[in-house]
Amino acid sequence: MIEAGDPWQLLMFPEAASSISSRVDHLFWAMVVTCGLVVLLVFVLLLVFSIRYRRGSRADRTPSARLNSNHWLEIGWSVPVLVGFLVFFAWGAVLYLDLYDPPAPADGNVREINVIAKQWMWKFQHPEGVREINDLHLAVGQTVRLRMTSQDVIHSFFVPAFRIKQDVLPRTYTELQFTPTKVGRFHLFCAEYCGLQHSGMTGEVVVMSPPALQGWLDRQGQTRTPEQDGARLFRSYGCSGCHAPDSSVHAPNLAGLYGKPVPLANGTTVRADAQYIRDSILLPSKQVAAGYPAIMPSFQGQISEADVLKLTAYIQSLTEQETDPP
Ligand code: HEC
Ligand SMILES: [Cu+2]
Repeated sequence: MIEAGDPWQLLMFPEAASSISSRVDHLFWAMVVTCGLVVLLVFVLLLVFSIRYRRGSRADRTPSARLNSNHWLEIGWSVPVLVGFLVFFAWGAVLYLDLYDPPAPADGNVREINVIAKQWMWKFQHPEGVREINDLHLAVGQTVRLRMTSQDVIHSFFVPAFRIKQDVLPRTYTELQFTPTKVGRFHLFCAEYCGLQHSGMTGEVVVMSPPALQGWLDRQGQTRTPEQDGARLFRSYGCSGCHAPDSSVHAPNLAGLYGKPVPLANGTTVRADAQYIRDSILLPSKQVAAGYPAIMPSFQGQISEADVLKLTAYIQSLTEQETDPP
C-alpha cells in the first residue's frame, strides 16, 4: 500500500510495514551511501590524476621511494577499510539471525499460521481453523509465525513491504516470524519460478486492527481448529490404535513429546519439532525412537500435507497429563 506523497514512492521503494522493515532499509541505505562515497572517491581521484598526469604536463613523475615500499601506509589504509566493511557483515548477520532465528516476543504471544504452497496458490490456515486462499488476514502489532511447506515444487513467500522472503520447500518445513506494524493491504508474491503460472501466484496480506481481525474471524463461521481436526484424524488414520496409552502395541506415548529431545535407536538425539513429527508419520524408518520396534507403517501418499499439519497441531497440543484424544 503506497500512499500518494510517500517519498518512497519516488524511489519505487515498497512501504515499510513490519517490525524489521526499517532495520533492513537502514542497512540497505548505509551500504548504498558507503559504496557511493567509495565510488565518488575513486572517480574524483581518477579525474584529478588524469588532469595532473595528462600527457605533456610538467608533474613530477619520479618514483617515490618513500611511498613505494611503505608497509605502514599499506596496512594503515587497508586494515581500517576492511574493518569498516566488516561492520556491514556484523550488522547483516545480526539482522539475519533476528529474521530467520527470531527470539520469542516478550509477551510470548505468537500466532501460528500454517501455510501450504502449491502450483499456483497459497493456502493458509489460522489457529482458529479459518482457511483462506491467497489472502492472509493478520492483526497489526501481533507477532505471527508461519509454518510453511509445499505440496509440489519450490515456492518462495515474499512480502516486500515486510522485507521478508523465505523459500517454501516440499517435504520440509520452513518458518518465518514477523510483526506487521501498519494497517493496510500488502502484496504477497511467490519469488521462486514454479511453473507456467508462477507470475499469477500472488495474494494480499490484509493487516487489520486486532478487533477487526476478531470480527473477520467470527464472520467466517464455525470451524474446527487444527487440533480438533487432528484429534479426529488421529483416530481415523488408526494412529490411536498403537499410540493410545491403553493400546497393547508397544508404541511411544505422544503426550508431552513436542519440543522434547528424543533419543533415537541409532544413538543420536533429535528435538521433536514439526519436521520430526512429519518425518515420523511419512518416513518412520528415517528416525526410530530408541527402545521401540520399527513397526510404524509409513503414511506416505495417504496423508496430505494439510492433514500432517493438523496431526502435528494435535500432537503439539497434547500435554503430559492429557493423554486421551478429546
Ligand atoms: C502399527 C502401530 C503404529 C501406528 C498405526 C502408528 N504408529 Fe506412530 N509409532 C509406532 C511406533 C512403534 C513408534 C516408535 C518407533 C519409531 O519411531 O518408528 C512410533 C513413533 C511415532 C512418532 C515418534 C514418537 C517419538 O516418541 O519419537 C510419532 C510422532 C508417531 N509415531 C505418530 C504417529 C501418527 C500421527 C500415526 C497415525 C498417522 C501413527 N504414529 C501411527 C507405532 C505406530
Ligand atoms: Cu510459486
